[in-house]
Amino acid sequence: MSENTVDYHPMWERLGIDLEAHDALLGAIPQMYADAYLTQSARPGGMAYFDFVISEIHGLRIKELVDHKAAGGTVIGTFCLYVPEEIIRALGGLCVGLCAGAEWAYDEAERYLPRTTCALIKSAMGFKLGRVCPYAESADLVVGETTCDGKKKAYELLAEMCPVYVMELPQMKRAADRALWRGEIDRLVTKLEEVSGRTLDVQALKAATREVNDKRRALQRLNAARAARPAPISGRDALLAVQVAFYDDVPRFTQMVNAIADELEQRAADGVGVAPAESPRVLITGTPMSIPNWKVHTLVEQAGAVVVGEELCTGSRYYEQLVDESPDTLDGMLDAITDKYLDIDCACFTPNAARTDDVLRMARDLHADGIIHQALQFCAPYQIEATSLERAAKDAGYPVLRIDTDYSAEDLGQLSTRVEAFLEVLQ
Ligand code: BJ8
Repeated sequence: MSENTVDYHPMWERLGIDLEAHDALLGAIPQMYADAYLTQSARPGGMAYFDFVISEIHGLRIKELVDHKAAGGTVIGTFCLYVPEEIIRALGGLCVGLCAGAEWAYDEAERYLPRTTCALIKSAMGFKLGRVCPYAESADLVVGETTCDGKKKAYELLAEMCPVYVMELPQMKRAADRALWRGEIDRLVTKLEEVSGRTLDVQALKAATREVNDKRRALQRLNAARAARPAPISGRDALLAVQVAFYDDVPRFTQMVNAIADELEQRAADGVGVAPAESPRVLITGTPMSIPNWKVHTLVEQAGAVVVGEELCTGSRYYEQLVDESPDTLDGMLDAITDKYLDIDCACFTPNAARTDDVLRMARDLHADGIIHQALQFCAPYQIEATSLERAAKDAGYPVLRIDTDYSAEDLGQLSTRVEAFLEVLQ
């Protein structure tokens, strides 16, 4: 990509975007980004790519999506990790994450949703009702999933505004649940074949699997480098890389992240970091953080700590497991996809002890001094699971801070006091 000064308004207008509201939204991002990101020192040079991506967040990538559709491809919107990107890509689709990380058109959203709905759902609905998200407006289909009750019911309302297909995700991981999920994968293939007008074949699925695995492998490398002391990259920058992974061009993203991983490995070897070696190291776990939700990372790092890992859907849950690339039949590949996706440990499952194991393993491997559990208010699965997770983490010797928050700035003062007190404990 290269710097450009294209006026994207005609493209947005053709997509049905509310131009005035959208200008207001886009006008707010540069300052938010500057405050959270451009104030950092000793950033890896490779992060310039992400600066550019954010500067073009509704521009160049949307143009790529529009061009892809004009060439006969599809754009498929998703709200959750359980929707397999490999199948979408193998059928000529581009997968875009639609979760929103900013308060928008809440007044309108609350005409549909109770006030006690998590910020992630409320803002996604606000973006759709306010017609300010060109990713949502580009999508030929939104694939939802039966995870939490809030999302499940919100998809019924979203279906009044755009084409929505919902996968039934089991809530346990027994053999019968795996069989149900395998059937859901088959049904998704049928639906996507219908939308794309193509037929899934094994070679295309293997190629797409390799591409998406390569993206995950690049993120694994970037994140493994964070075990170094001093940390060679900030938590904010590592979080941003995963946030962008949800909608960027896959091969380009992989190449850029691998270049950053090269840089971080060199920094680690040279002892170069983004914060002093003795800075407290924090692992963050909980609900996903979508762009531009950089709230907790920014608070923690501006208070003098460094975030060394995220057990989040915008973190390790996104890149840790790979799909087995070895099967040579379509059934074998779909089995491998079934297993990989059922292996994600979301709090919507019960029991979900494997998530706690992941948190403790990451805290150990990344040399964390403490753990912050961040949950969006009104997210019952994560807020409730925080109780057992906190107990296990404390038993393992890690101080834990629990934060329940939203996308507003109202609690910043109070959170900052609590974070500072927590970091004192870690010193
Ligand atoms: S795999 S975490 S992306 S469901 S925060 S909407 S759970 S009330 S986002 Fe999620 Fe998939 Fe799980 Fe990940 Fe509901 Fe909670 Fe809101 Fe949530």
